[in-house]
Amino acid sequence: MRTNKNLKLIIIATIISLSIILGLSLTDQIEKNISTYSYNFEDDDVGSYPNGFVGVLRDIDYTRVIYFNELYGNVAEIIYLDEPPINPLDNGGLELNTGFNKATEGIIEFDIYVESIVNRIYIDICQEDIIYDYRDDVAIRMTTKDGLNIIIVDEWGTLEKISTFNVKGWYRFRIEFNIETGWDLTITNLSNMKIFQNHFDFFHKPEYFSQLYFSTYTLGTTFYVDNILITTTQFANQVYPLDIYIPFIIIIILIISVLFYYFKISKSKIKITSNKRVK
Ligand SMILES: [Ca+2]
Ligand SMILES: [Ca+2]
Repeated sequence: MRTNKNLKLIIIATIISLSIILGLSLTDQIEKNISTYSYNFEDDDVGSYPNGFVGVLRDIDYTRVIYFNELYGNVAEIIYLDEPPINPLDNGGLELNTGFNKATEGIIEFDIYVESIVNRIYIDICQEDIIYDYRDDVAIRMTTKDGLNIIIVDEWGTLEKISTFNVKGWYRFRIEFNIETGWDLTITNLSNMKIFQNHFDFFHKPEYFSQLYFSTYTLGTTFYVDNILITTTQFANQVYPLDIYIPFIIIIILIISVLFYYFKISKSKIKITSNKRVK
């Protein structure tokens, strides 16, 4: 009888210990969840549409991989020179966009080179909006308005001029975002000189980010993109509400069942023992 009791205690202790270890390891995994997405276009065929990218309701013929030079190798060329076809779905323009896991924190970096620009190039970090809403996005524009300027949507929802740029020159953009605290933008030139660095608050607080896209809607614009690196350091809560809680619920149910079973057995034994005494 004593051996059985000890065995049960050992089993219960083991199950509880394993549950705690499992729980801790799951918590650890959630905290350290990091995803990276890297695109340098070196594995893409020249002339092809870049792998891992989509064009939403735009003609993908305006985007292809080209060989740029020894330093950059292959890059994505976004060239909008032809009149758009007569197609009600194609409202003109082009987009190069890629998705990533819904993130509440992350760093997005890329190189961009403007060959020629008419009006505007749009750079957006956004959500899976059904109706496009820029107010909770990271919105950066390269424009020809009053000179060649880089502008952003600031915390008041207005366009703010932050820097100038030159055509035919590479720039590296680094955007570090945290939906709680805002976003930091750093722009460096080809010589690795910082031409801009600042922190911005969001106009509207975003729930998450899951897309990076480049676009233009004016004929005569050509630009190149390379070395895209997206690192998301935390997944948005809405992605895994059940994934987090289900293992913990199972663990708790398991512990309660074991304890309930153990005490029920112990109680019935006491009953048997006391019955025997009466007899
Ligand atoms: Ca490249
Ligand atoms: Ca949005």
